[in-house]
Amino acid sequence: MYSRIYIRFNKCVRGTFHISVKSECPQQASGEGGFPGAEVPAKINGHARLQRGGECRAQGHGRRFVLQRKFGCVPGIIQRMENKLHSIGSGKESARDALAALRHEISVWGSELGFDAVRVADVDLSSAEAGLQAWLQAGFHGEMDYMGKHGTKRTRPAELVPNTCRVISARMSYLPDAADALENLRDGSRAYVSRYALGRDYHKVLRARLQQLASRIAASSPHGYRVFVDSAPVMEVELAGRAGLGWRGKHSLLIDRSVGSMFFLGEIYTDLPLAVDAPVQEHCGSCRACLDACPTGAIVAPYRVDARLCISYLTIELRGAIPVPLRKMLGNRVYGCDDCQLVCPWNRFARLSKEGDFAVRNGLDQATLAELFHWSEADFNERMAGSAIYRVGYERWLRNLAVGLGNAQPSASVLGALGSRREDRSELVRDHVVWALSEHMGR
Ligand code: B12
Ligand code: SF4
Ligand code: SF4
Repeated sequence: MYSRIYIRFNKCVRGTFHISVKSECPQQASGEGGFPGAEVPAKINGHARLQRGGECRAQGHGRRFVLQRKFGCVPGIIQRMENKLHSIGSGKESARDALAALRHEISVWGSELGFDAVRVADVDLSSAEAGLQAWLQAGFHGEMDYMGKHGTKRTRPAELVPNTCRVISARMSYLPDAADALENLRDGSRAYVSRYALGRDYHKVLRARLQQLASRIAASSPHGYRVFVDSAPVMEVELAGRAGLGWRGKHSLLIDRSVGSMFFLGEIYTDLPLAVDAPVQEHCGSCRACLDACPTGAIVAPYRVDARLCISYLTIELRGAIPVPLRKMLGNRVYGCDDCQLVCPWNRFARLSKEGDFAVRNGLDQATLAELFHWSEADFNERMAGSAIYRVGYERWLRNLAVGLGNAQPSASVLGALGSRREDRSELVRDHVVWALSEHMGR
């Protein structure tokens, strides 16, 4: 049975929109802050909800057949999985019972370690290979050479870590209790730092937790494993989607009905033949708010992001000068970008992170561009230590801030900050300062 509801934006609190849910309301509401309103006919489906609970595919009967079908061309994997089963329990049934109990414990331990959900995927990513290749061939990766460097290791987990037959995929919400995201975006004198980077570097946080989870599993059932967080040729969103941690939104990120998309992903590659979880249904429907809201048009089609246009790439990954035609579109976004997520109706459900490590540091949620631009290199190194922002380095940080200052309303503090770095020792910074000052002259 379906009931049709309409979701519309009307307010933004703590960086995410509040959406009113109205029964049978056909009108599309306009959004605030320049974002278009989105109206998503969301199907509340009792069956879908029931589906989300116990989704483990039964592996008890016809196990070899299921494995053969899944890994038909890789008999070695089947044999290794059978061997592993024998090593876990004396008989097949007891081995399966032990694995089922372990699977349950993995969720409990994951929750104790601060993960919102932990689920299991198989390693068959063959259907993602063509998409990855097409993305690379289109040049969408820009300077991120590492995206094309590892041959098929990215789509074939067992080539990256031999004997891997399952991926334990985990997600952790990061939304911190911070100053309002939209107000910040509207106030051109302030720096907008992506919500995920306001606190401690997530790589460190998730990696340590995943390591603990893997160790707990090993203490119960010895296994060969490796943990990853955005650190190796791993298709994190694909794997998490297959494990049922959410569905892929049209902005290409994973979304979960109950928490939205503001979470990180991490994985444990393991040789334990755990039962795999089922994917969940997608719920984007006819919505295209993220495509329309993207300031640079980087989401060139649903599920396709041209990284070269994405502000996240331009402010974090790109090493050299930010292309002049794109500079105005950056506004005051100096590290990453959240626009496609801020407009997503499902982020109505985004939860504040309970993780102390993701709490805002150094007042980055409301700092002005000018005050950050005055930081010395020593200030940057000291204050950004342990933050993801540290990775871009002082020079690129100043480059980004200069662009923000060029887009700000002219004021004594904005022009003073830019003037103070007219003779900066970095050519990259000088180039962006000159551009910023010329923008103000133009006005
Ligand atoms: C490279 C990368 C980027 C790049 C490129 C983004 C992208 N969409 O590819 C840049 C720097 C732009 C980026 C930005 C961001 N990222 Co990023 N990024 C990654 C990384 C390292 C790899 C992603 C990847 O594999 N891209 C390759 C493309 C091909 O994959 P895909 O987009 O999933 O595309 C699939 C299909 O859509 C299709 N397809 C795509 N394009 C095309 C084109 C054609 C022609 C065809 C036929 C098919 C096709 O094929 C693919 C396979 O099925 C992952 C970590 C990891 N190791 O997985 C994090 C990751 C995806 N990023 C993450 C985050 C948080 C972000 C930002 C929100 C950060 C920010 N606030 O600034 C933004 C969001 C921008 C966006 N809308 O994508 C999180 C996402 C968490 C989640 N909820 O899903 C991840 C998982 C990191 C993590 N560990 O948490 N990111
Ligand atoms: S992160 Fe920003 S620039 Fe990148 S796709 Fe999303 S809205 Fe566009
Ligand atoms: S991901 Fe994009 S299309 Fe899907 S619901 Fe969110 S805003 Fe709409």
